[in-house]
Amino acid sequence: MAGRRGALIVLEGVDRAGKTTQCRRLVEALRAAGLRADLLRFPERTTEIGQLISSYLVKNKNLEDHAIHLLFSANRWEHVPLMKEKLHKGITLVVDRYAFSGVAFTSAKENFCLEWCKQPDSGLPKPDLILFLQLSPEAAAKRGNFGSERYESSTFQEKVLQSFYHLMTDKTLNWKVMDASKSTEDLHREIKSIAEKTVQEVQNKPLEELWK
Ligand code: DGP
Ligand code: NA
Ligand code: NA
Repeated sequence: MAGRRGALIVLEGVDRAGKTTQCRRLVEALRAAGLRADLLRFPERTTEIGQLISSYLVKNKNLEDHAIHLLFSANRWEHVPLMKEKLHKGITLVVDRYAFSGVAFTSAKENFCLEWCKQPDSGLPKPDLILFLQLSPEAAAKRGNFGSERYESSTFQEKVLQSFYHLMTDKTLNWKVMDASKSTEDLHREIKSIAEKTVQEVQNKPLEELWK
């Protein structure tokens, strides 16, 4: 009998919604519950492609908008063999941003349609659960000023949010909208409970492909 697979769980949301903290807490909690779990983040800045992306984000490098879109996607694709290997070994993956950030950020730019933006990520491992950490622009602003990286402005983030809402209308995906204005602890408890349920539910189901 084939072994049980791990779940692919993605956290998305606009900047400062608390994704990175919640991803870490979730991995710790799953491990504490005796489940195997690993953390991934995109962009993963340590690879050669990731270093190009990083220099683009910190504005040390300018790249054409289509070209950087494809690099973000390539950065996800280069991790697919490792992701599949882990999932099939029974390791649950908690992922800090995925193809949805890819589409939401690029399609927030002028002259990009959603369909073109989705194409390069079509066929990636399909998440079993996408937790969208929802936070109003006003609440996000109270958490401090934007940094100096590219995309860190309120007008751009508002467009990104609208793109995310559009992506969430896709009912073939398991989106769960979470209220990120709650305390870190309350939000963590809710995320943990939904994630544990997902791990149970998908363990005997085949891994599917995204946007296919
Ligand atoms: P983070 O390391 O999570 O703060 O993400 C870095 C920034 O890059 C953040 O503003 C979101 C943006 N981003 C993440 N993934 C993609 C992507 O695939 N495409 C584009 N254009 N932007 C992305
Ligand atoms: Na950021
Ligand atoms: Na983050």
